[in-house]
Amino acid sequence: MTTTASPEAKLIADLDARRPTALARAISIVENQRPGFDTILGALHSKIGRARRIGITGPPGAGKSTVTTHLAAQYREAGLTVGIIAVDPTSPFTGGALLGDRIRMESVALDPGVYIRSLATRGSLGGLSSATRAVADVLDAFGFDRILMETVGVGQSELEIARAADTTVVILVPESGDSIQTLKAGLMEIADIFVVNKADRPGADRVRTDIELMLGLRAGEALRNVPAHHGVDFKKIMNPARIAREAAAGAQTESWTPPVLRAVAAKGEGIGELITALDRHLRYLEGSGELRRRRRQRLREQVIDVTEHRIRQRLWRDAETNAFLDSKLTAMESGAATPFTVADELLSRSVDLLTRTRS
Ligand SMILES: Nc1nc2c(ncn2[C@@H]2O[C@H](COP(=O)(O)OP(=O)(O)OP(=O)(O)O)[C@@H](O)[C@H]2O)c(=O)[nH]1
Ligand SMILES: [Mg+2]
Repeated sequence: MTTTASPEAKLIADLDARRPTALARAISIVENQRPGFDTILGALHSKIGRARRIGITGPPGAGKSTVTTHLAAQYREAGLTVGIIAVDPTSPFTGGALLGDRIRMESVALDPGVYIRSLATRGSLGGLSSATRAVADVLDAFGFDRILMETVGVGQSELEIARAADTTVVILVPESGDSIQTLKAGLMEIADIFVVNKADRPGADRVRTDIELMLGLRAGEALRNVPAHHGVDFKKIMNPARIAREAAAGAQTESWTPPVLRAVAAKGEGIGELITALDRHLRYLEGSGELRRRRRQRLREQVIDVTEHRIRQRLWRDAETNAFLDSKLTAMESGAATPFTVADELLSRSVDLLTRTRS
């Protein structure tokens, strides 16, 4: 009987039985770091790593949700299940129409092979990337094949989503043209695949060329140490954009240059190419060891997050520690102690507190 089991144990058993209500409940708990969240994630840990995590980012209105929906539909046609995480969506994904006019949500929402979750993470305790990663972990353990994570790229958030993803797709539009030169190096760094969407509008080719040139410059850099061939410096004669395209198209598994695809997502154009590029990127990730490196990095970051969270909780929820701190205020005021000596003292008297397994 499960009547005596802890609520977490019951929930974990329900997750094992793949009950949808348990999935929703587990996600709420880990998203908000409610009591028991670590027990749940700990129990699921051995089951994660099967799903493919795809981050989809770009400026507001670039067509991220449209691309996400078409990707989900095509994956479903291929027999794959899809979890969608919409991070701080400007318009909520859940219920009603996913994309307004064109593709109605109902067919997807009734499909148990698709699960959609909106995350409002601004100001959340654990931060954007850890909340997203935790929810993706639950979806992964639950057995979803593909996890699509949409976030608006407006600064820090796209960098955070990249940390939670295996592959990051950056979606730009012809209107991004003017700003392409000012695209932060960070955005260029995180993009594994570029999609220039709304290619039915003027300027799409220009944006693609601009991105390819920026990527080409990086490919040119990589050739810096290659000796000139027959006295001809071929770095100067090979078109960098061509190098980038060929590298992306080739079967190479040791290096990756982001392809720059074009799409008219509203009409479903370019989605097949995106899926092909995503599959190719997965093969590259696996063949080069990069997938393992990215996942190890995620584990590393997770331990740092958890450790910092526990240290904060144990210290600042402890009445004695707070009393000690208060008792030092006067000494700091008079100059007899400094915040630094007090911090050192506080840490050294907290060893037991910090190493105790209770939180
Ligand atoms: N002309 C044109 N419009 C498109 C295309 N793709 C999407 N749109 C439209 O662009 C608008 C925004 O699309 P969304 O998919 O909601 O964009 P988003 O990036 O998810 O937007 P936010 O989540 O609000 O940042 C919608 O009205 C779409 O119908 C396209 O290829 N061409
Ligand atoms: Mg959207």
